[in-house]
Amino acid sequence: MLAACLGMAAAHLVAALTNPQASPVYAVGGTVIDATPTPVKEWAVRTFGTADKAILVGSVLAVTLLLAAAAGVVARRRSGLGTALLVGLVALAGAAALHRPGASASDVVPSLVAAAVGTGTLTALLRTRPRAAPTDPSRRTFLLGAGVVALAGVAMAGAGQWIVKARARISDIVLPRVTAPLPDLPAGLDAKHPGISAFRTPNRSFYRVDTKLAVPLVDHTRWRLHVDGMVERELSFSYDELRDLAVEEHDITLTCVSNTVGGKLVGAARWLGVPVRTLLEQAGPSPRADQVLSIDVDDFRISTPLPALTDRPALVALGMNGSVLPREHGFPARLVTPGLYGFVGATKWLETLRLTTYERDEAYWTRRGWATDAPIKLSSRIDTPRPLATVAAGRRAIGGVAWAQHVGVAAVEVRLDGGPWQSATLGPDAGVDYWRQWYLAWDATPGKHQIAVRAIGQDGTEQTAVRASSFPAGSSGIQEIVVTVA
Ligand SMILES: Nc1nc2c(c(=O)[nH]1)N[C@H]1C(S)=C(S)[C@@H](COP(=O)(O)O)O[C@H]1N2
Ligand SMILES: [Mo]
Repeated sequence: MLAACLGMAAAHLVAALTNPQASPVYAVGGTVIDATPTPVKEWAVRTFGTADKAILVGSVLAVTLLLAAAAGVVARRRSGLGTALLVGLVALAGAAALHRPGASASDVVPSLVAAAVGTGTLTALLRTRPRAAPTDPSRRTFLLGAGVVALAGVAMAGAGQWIVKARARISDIVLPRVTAPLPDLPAGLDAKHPGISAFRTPNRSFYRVDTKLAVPLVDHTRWRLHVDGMVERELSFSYDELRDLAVEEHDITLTCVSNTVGGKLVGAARWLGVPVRTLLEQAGPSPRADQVLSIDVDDFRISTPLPALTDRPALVALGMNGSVLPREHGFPARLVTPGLYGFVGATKWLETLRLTTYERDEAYWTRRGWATDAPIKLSSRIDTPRPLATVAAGRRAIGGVAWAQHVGVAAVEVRLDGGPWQSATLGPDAGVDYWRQWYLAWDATPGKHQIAVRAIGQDGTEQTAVRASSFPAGSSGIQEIVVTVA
């Protein structure tokens, strides 16, 4: 196990300097993500939320250590066979790294390092291993050696993490000034009623959902955005050229299809970028094209119905809430399509917009059974009080957020203890693609209480009470929580 740890740590360090995604743990984890059946993945995101990545990496490490332990037990009797098993284990990681979409031949290097360091350590440890009674002095030598190996492993893995962090820093990029900047957002209800989600979600607390274990470190000076496929003119832009076209800002609420009713996979931000419409007009799409495949730097593909990119202010975004797009959220550029769940319209680390047809091309999630066209369902959430909380009796606010992207929220209603639906007060309006905060004053009396919420869209649609799971087109239902007033 120690030998495997040191090997993986050394590989992690080497990968940090070259391509972090080629670290054996991430290469295997990424392969697991791509191969996991949809129901299992849906369960994982639903159960673990944005901790799903940490849990996957932990599981890969745990399984690796178990297999390494088995190899170690074998190695005690037949060291050659034990070493061979360890090499076999690393070979799996190497194969995984080479088969990741967008991988290059050099991605096998970290695994080669893992093999060399792992087998070398195993041989050395086996040589110093004590054979006699617990009082044998060689035992101390072995324990000391083992300690040194463990420390070296921690140091190398830590150094790898640090290097990736340092490489991920984005400096000296200035966002362009847009021609018609939006006015500052008004103060939200959260200023007066603590517990309600901030009107604008800060970048660092914005939810993150994607299939990457290591965030892509794209060099924006060499990166280009391509528009190709069924177009009259193929286009290609450098980052600076795109900045010159970045003329619009939009307030858009992004939602993940895996968000459960009352869940946290939703965030609201001000995006700055190039209208997709502008790019499409320049390229001249063929009238036969009906979908746009947006392809990221690792060849991950999302598909968006073409009309959704032209009939609303969809953006190739370079900025988020006044800063350069953070790496976690897609630097250098990402797609943002108002009204569609992220998996059909919010491609991060965008590299290509390809005009094509649904008949000809299939995207990552479509192949896994998810909906091809997935408008965000009208929904609302209670932020305060928290479910199952105990709160003090007296006057307080029940509040939260509601969204009906591309339609707009007309009203939010609250039901207390199964009584009639009461109208909540809505917070400021930042357009139909942005969420609305809401609150209702409540005289909380001692005892247990049930609180439910529903939203009504500006087109008259009421949020449905019919429960649906996230797969394949988004969850539905009404959130009802229980709180105790003491
Ligand atoms: N390249 C890439 N883009 C992606 C994804 C992904 O896995 N890879 N996930 C999508 C999904 S499912 C969602 S909900 C949004 C989330 O965007 P965020 O992480 O910035 O909140 O990104 C979308 N864009
Ligand atoms: Mo998502």
